[in-house]
This record gives sequence, C-alpha cells and structure tokens, in this order.
Amino acid sequence: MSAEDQELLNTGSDEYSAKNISVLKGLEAVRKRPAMYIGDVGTRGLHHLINEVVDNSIDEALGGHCDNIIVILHKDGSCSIDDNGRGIPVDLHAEENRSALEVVMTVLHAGGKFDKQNYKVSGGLHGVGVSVVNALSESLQVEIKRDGKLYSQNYTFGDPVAPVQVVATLKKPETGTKIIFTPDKTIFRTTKFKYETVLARMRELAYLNKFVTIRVIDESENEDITLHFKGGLTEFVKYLDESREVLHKTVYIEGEKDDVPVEIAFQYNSDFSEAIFTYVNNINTHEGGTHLVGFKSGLTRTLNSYAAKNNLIKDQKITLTGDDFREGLTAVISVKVREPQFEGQTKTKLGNSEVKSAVETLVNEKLALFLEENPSVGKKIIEKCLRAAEAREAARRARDLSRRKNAMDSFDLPGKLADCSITDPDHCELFIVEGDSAGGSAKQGRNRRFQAILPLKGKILNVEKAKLTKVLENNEIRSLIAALGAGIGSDFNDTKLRYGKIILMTDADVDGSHIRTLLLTFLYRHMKSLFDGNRIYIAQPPLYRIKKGKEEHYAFDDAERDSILKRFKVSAAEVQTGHDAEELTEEESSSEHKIKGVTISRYKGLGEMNPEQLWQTTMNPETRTMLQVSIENAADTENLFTTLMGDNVEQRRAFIEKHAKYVKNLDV
Ligand code: 0RA
Repeated sequence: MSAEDQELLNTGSDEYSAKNISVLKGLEAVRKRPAMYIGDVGTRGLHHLINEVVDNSIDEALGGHCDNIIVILHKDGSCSIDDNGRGIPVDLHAEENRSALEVVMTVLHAGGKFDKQNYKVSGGLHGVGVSVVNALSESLQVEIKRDGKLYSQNYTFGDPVAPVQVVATLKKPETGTKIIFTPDKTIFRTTKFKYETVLARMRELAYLNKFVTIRVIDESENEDITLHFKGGLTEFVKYLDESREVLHKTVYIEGEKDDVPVEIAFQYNSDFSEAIFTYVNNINTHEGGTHLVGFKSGLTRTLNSYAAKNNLIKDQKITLTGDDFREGLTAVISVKVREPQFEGQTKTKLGNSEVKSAVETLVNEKLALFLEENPSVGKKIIEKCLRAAEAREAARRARDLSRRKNAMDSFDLPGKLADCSITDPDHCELFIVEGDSAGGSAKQGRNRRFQAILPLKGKILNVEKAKLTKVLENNEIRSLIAALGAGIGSDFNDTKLRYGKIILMTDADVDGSHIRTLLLTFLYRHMKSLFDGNRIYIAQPPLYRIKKGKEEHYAFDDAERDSILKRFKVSAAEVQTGHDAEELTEEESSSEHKIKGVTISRYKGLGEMNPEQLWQTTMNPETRTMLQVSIENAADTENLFTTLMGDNVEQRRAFIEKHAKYVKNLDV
C-alpha cells in the first residue's frame, strides 16, 4: 500500500497496518490455494465465482430484502451481478477502522461478522464469501446503493485501489449491490464463462426461490432470459418431467416444523426411473441425507395407510415396498437448515437428524390431507405403485428361474470382452467400442496390459423407456454390467469396479453420437456414481489425416485441418472445392483426396483406421485427448436425458435445435 493510500484511509494507526497485513495474508492464502476455496481452477471453479456472489444476493432475498437479480456476461469477459437487496453496509467498521464494505470484500468469511439472521451455509464450497471472488479477480468493482447515495470501490487482485467513494446522489430511495469482476487469468485454466452453465444454476435458483426474478444475459451471444416461477417447486418438477407423460396433478407440500422450513413437490410419470432432487439452503445435496430419508419414510407410510384405508389393494398377496412407491416418481425437496452438517464423500449429504423427523411429520400430515382432498390422484398413484409391485414380483420370479444365467448373479465375463492382463482397477481402462470391426482394430491396437475392449453390437436398448426386467434381458447391457463387475442400481458398488476409466469410443457420426447417448443414459440411470467419481470419458478419434510425403498429421475438427493445411500452403477454399469435385455424399464412408501433393483422408468410422493409427491417435495415453464427462447441474442433466431419450419427439427436436452446441459438447 502506498503512503498516499494510507493517508486517504485517514487512519495512520499502527494497529490498522497490522490488521491490513493480516488481511492481505488471508487473501494471499486464497490466491495460493484457490482450490481449497472454490474446488478447482477449471470451469467449475470459475463458475463458482458467479455462484458465490449470487448466493449472497439470494441470502438477501431469503431475508425478504431482495426480489430482483441481474447476471450479465459481458463482451470483455467480465461478469456483473446486480441485486436490489439492502446493499453491503458502507459505514465505518469500528473494529477494523475502515468501511464495512472494504472489510466484506477483503476479509475471509467477513459475512459472519454481520450476524445475519439467515440460513447460513457452512458446508461444501458454499458461503466462502465474496472476498474469495475478489481475491481471484484481476479487477473488481463494487457499487452500492444505500442511504440515498451511490458508492463505489475498485480492487485489483483483492487489493483496494482507493477507499470507498460517493459517486452520485440517488433520485429514488433505492438500495442494492452490483459487483463486476474479471477473473484472474493467471489462476484459472479458462476464464470464459459459459452461458448454459450459468443459466442452469440460475434457473434452479429461480425455481427454488419463487419470489425472486433472475435475468441472465450473455452480451456476446445476444442471449437474454428472465427467470421467474410463481409456482416454485411445482413448476420445477414439471420442468424435470417436461418430456414425460405425467399421471396426475403435482402434489405440493409446504410447512415448517421445529424451525425447519420444508417445501416439497412431486408427481408420478409413466416411466420407471426415480428422480428425487434434494436441496439444503439452495444447495443440491447429491448424496441425499436426513431430509431424503424423512421424505421416503413419510411417503411410504402415508401411501400405504391411504391404500389400506381406502381398500385399494385387492390382491392380498401384494405388499407395497418403498421401491414400489418411487418407480416413476419425480420429486424436489427443499429445506432450510440454520446450521447444516454436511457429510459424505463430496460433502453433499445432510447429517442433521432433526430434519428427518421434521420432513417425515410434515409429509405424513400434509400428504394425507392432500390425498383426502384429491381422491382421484390418490387412486392413480396407488395403481401405479401396484403395477410396480407386480413387475417387481415378476422380475424376482424370473431371476429365481434363471439364477445362474443372470448377469447380476454370475461373475462370468462376457465372451467378447478382450480383458487386460493387470487387475488393479486404478490402472485399468475399459473401451466400450461401437461395432465388431472397430472392436477388432481396437483389440489389435491397444496396450493389452491395461486396456480392455468391449465391442457392442449396434444400438443398445433405450433404458429410459424400458422396465428394469427388460433392461436386464438385453444382451449388450448384460455384457456391460458383467464387464464392469460392480452391479447395478441400488446394488451398484463402486469398490468392485474392475476399471478406473470407462471410455466410450464411437464413430464421429450421427449413429455414433446416438449410441453414445444411449450408453450415457444407461450409465446415468443405473450407475450414477460413476459420474460423481469422474470415471466416464469419451474418446476423441480424429476426423482427418493429412499427409505430405513422409509427414503425417491428424486433425480433430475442421479448424485444425485448415490450420495444418495452411502450413502445407493449401487454403481452406481449395479444400472446399476438393470436396465438391468429389461429390462426397453422406452415405459414403470415407473419402480421400489430393491437393498439391497433400493427401487429406476423412475418417467416418473408427473401423477405417488401422490398429496402429487408432492407437496413435485415440488410445495412447501419451498422445490422446479425451473428454471427461461430468455433471455440472443435476437437475439440468435429468431434463437433458428425459428430453433426449423420451417419447416426446417434438420436444426433442426443439431441444436439440436449441441446445445443439450444448449437446454436441456433451456437457451433461
Ligand atoms: C453484509 C451485511 C449485509 C448485507 C451484505 C453483506 C450483502 C452482501 C452482498 C453480496 C451481493 N449482494 C449482497 N447484498 C448484501 C447486511 C446489510 C444490512 O444489515 O443492512
């Protein structure tokens, strides 16, 4: 800090400088170990910066002080978040001897010093404070509207450039906070915000907080969407089931018990999978916890006693189990907890035991009431659950009959699996390959020590539309389950997994991407924790081989091809003419043409590559690039899969047209 700044701050005391040094140390710690505060320095951590600021605005909203938030991705790479909350206080902070605003922006966890009455989030990566965003920004500007004035302060790398200044007098009695920041390029692997990612989280927040309106703008893409859902969670489950056939009107439960506000919406659809999303203080609790347990037991108990009381189970032999009550169920549970305890591997499992009884009691009371008032809904739900119970019984009988043949019970590896020789899963990879011919190349090209190949024939079953019994009858799926060795569904056990990496290797064409989507759908529905463990990858075979004399290059997209050709002094325009001259049709499996002594081969299928080429370009860990599949947003992923794989064709087409880029990038 310069002497001038010191003067401006008008403190002059040694105490101040001492404090200031410790503050700098605090933010330095963030800059030194950013991952400790925001998880990672990739896309996820980058977007965490936006979420952190918005969480503060949402905190204001939860206290009833804010109902409007605007998030803008600016053309210059900065992001602004503008809210109409109370505005961060700007008065002198007695203890710190400088403005409260500066304290909030530069002291780790300073939010706590203000003793906010809200539901504070203490677990996971949330609630680390806006000072973390400041520390990781090359520049940040904050504007506060409060007490009839507009205040402003600028920072670089977390350091104030000058003290807070009054920049205007307000005409209207407005309040609010606006933060504009540019993430630090020396910290993040990428600093480009993705509209889809931001939008998905903002949509989720808008559903979870029905009194808030969130507008999300991307200035460079001309996107501008306003999110406001009067119906809250009711609209949220409708969104999740957008492409499914819903069986009845949505059940909505709201109440507070033992100081725990609870909000739940659920409905049944004609499909078979269970999709329950749980939130604590607006955070998605992937691993569930006490709120989920409370919901499940309340649901099972209430529906069972409703069915008994109304004589809805005619067949005395049938007893309904918890699983039967969750087939085709889509639900969102949102609770607010003052001091949440987060447990589990990813700290996304709620541990507070008082929440279980609060949720369970509310479900018992309010669901019973709802069913009494809506007997036709009650009847539909019980009918659906009875069908699930019948199917479960049938599946059990079938299993008993074919015990030894069943993929689940036998540990026989499928015949077409070419296994690797070492057995330590941490070092083993399974390539799931489309078709026998590509499978053949992969088997010859691989490193058989640690790479296993499982060729699958044609399109696997669309599990989105099939009962579990059907899924288990399908040969391709059985091979896959057996090869992975870790079971399926609720029996799935990570520790038995035979391979650490599961790599989907399909052709770079429409069929290939369809097969990949089918595989991802299966894995998502029945082995979801593979996604949490970041075990799923997508191989990236090249699209072109470019050869001149002895020199050979591979290109993974058109842009790369053109830049390689440029080095050979061939222009993109000439390549285009080359294409036209050959009249390349869609059906044609490959093409090769020569321009100025340069041979350009286009691969359409993996099978066209010889084993050595396949190894060199796609399988060799030293040289390959692969996409890692991760779930950025659970609710949006649910919606993505139901829309892509569901019945509603019109919806699917609209979705694909709108999200073509998103789907192609496989940001599921
Ligand atoms: C500290 C204290 C108060 C509000 C905030 C921080 C606050 C932070 C952010 C970040 C983005 N938007 C925000 N809005 C508010 C309490 C203010 C009071 O008591 O008046």
